[in-house]
Amino acid sequence: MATGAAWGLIEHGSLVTEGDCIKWLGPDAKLPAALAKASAHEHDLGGALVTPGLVDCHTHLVYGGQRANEFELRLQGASYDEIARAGGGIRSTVAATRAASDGELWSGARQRALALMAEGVTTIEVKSGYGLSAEHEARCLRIARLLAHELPLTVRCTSLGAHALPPEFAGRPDDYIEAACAWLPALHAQGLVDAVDAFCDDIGFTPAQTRRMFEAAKALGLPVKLHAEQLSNQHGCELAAQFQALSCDHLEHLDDAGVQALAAAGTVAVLLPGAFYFLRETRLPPLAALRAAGVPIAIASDHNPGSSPGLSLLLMLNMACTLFRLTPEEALLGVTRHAARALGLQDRLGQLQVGLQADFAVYGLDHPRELAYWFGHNPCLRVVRAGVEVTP
Ligand code: DI6
Ligand code: FE
Repeated sequence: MATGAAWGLIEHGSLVTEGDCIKWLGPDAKLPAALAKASAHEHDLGGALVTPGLVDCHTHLVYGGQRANEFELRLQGASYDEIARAGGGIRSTVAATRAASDGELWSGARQRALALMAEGVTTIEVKSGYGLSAEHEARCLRIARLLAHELPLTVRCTSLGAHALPPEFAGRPDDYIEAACAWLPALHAQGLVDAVDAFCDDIGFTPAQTRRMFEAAKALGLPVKLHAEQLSNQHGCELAAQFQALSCDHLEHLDDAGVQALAAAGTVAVLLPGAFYFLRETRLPPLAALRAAGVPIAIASDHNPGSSPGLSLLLMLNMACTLFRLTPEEALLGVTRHAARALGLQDRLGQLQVGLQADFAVYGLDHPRELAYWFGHNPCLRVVRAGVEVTP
């Protein structure tokens, strides 16, 4: 995924790591003899496919409970908005998250991270947003941080205090935003926040409220991201672009002005086919306009208990192609180079290139297009993270 040429594929390749970095890669026939001799451990992968470690740049992994009951209600005709407005939706997971013990939250998050890792994921983003109080947001972010300490995984933690209105602030969204802005410095001081996100939608927060969260992030020097134009067009992307957002995510209702704003700001468009599929949406994100404007496109699982309960990033590649019409190459870029950029990690991760972190996955496949082709099957054979084999 490192060059402009199709896929950047190297046939009959060799890859040399030193410490946690890639020291050399290229065609095996060109491997310098000195490097071949110096290598302490040699692994013959037997012609398997090696890709950069996959990056899932949008997840909500830390939460209590599940919402299969709402899935049934939706199948009987209730809409996602109706359930949310009736106090279910995100708020029912907030109640379950607050009621869960630290151990329950930890073991749920750990199992989900392991499921993603089994397919070759070596980096994930984890959002808070099911605690919605200073205490519970901190608890969820601490559990997200713990994933990086306990598992061979790079984790970026995003504070999503502006996800939904908690019951104690019912009818007072501006007061809630003020409170959420006020607790951000303490979360940041504890080292729990890498970025700030918000849900800007007619069942979420208004652009004016989102702007206040972004101002609070900016005051701390934190980058922002946005759940934008998912269920309605609030022109969130134009706002986010003013703050040089790392990414805007969902985007089914994005219009041309929003596309131009993303392009001008260098913001990544993160498409989430799992939520589109599970909510049985019909309005497609404007792929042709994003392509024409040269906006980098990423793909993520959006794993969460309400709109995307799946734990397969490879299935998202398939769905990005079948539902959104990405090419298989665009889909793989979307979980490697462009996903790393959506997290601000493009200088370290997302490509196989000399000097970058030695994160890679080995698949029993002949060609990378197969990553988007097969589904319901895990072809991952081995995983290396930061130069160390961590095969699950
Ligand atoms: N949009 C989503 O799809 C998730 N959050 C958001 O802002 C859904 C979260 C949930 O339903 O629990
Ligand atoms: Fe999300």
